[in-house]
Amino acid sequence: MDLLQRFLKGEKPAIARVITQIENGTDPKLLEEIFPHTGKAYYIGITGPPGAGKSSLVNAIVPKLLENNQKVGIIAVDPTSPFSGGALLGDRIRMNDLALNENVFIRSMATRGSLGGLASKTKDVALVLDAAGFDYVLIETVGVGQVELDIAQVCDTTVVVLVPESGDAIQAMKAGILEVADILIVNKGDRTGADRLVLELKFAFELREQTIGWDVPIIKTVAIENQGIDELVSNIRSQKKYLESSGKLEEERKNKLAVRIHELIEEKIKAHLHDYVIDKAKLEEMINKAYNRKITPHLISDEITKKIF
Ligand SMILES: Nc1nc2c(ncn2[C@@H]2O[C@H](COP(=O)(O)OP(=O)(O)OP(=O)(O)O)[C@@H](O)[C@H]2O)c(=O)[nH]1
Ligand SMILES: [Mg+2]
Repeated sequence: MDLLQRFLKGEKPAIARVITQIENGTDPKLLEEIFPHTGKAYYIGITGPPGAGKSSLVNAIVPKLLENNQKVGIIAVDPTSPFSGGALLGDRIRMNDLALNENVFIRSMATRGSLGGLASKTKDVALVLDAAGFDYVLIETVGVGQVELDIAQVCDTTVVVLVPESGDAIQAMKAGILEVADILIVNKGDRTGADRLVLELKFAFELREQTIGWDVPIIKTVAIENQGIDELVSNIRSQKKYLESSGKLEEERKNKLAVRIHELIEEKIKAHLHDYVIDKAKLEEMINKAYNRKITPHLISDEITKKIF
């Protein structure tokens, strides 16, 4: 049996190999072959600052998602780490029991090259898990920055995890991550300040609710004691049902495809610019001219873009 057949049967080693090939871009045809098998999984993003308890939450919700013979694929993304593959598993993800379950597959991903590239690769790996037949694809990302925003863009439900007493809420608001939250979690609810943070967030969201059409639930959890987990899972489920029955899932996924296409075009233009268009000697000459105030940077960029298009 060839790789693709074993992959489509859901064999873990075949899934791992396909992911590696997609990550490395060794076989450009591969994505085209698997793409017709995608579109069935429900994508859930779990994002928030380092140590907020994202992995602990994943650990707690996955057994519930697995009920009724469902399969769950997990991607752990760490923009701060240069390591990838199995290196992070023991450490960063506290999911060793989960990894042994035959209906669970875990992959971690880390920075290789540019940050923009990481988010983009993550989206393709999510497609791989989707094609492999996982009913849910969970993407855990560390941080409240651009990578998280980019990844949230492909998720059907984005769960943002905050913790009390760290100023994370303000950071998160500044970074715009609260804007993409479909569900907000205040984890470490056993710590002081949790109730206060819940109230603050409720107040912040009340001001915004009118514009987005539904209430963003704000749920207090204690991940390590399984508190609040039922409420989190039932909110994910009801959001999924709502999106599916209202036709919004289709609408949003089409919007997401449009954004993805745009993003890939940008990536290609950037790569093209690097590889072919800019003649280094010529550019240096132009920079000198600009330095001597003979030509504006604007005009230089005009000339270069005219050449590309
Ligand atoms: N007190 C308390 N500790 C918690 C809770 N949830 C998680 N922790 C602890 O917080 C630490 C970090 O938990 P993780 O689940 O690894 O957090 P994370 O957000 O996945 O961390 P990174 O992936 O490294 O960013 C661990 O020591 C957990 O045991 C909670 O609800 N209450
Ligand atoms: Mg983690």
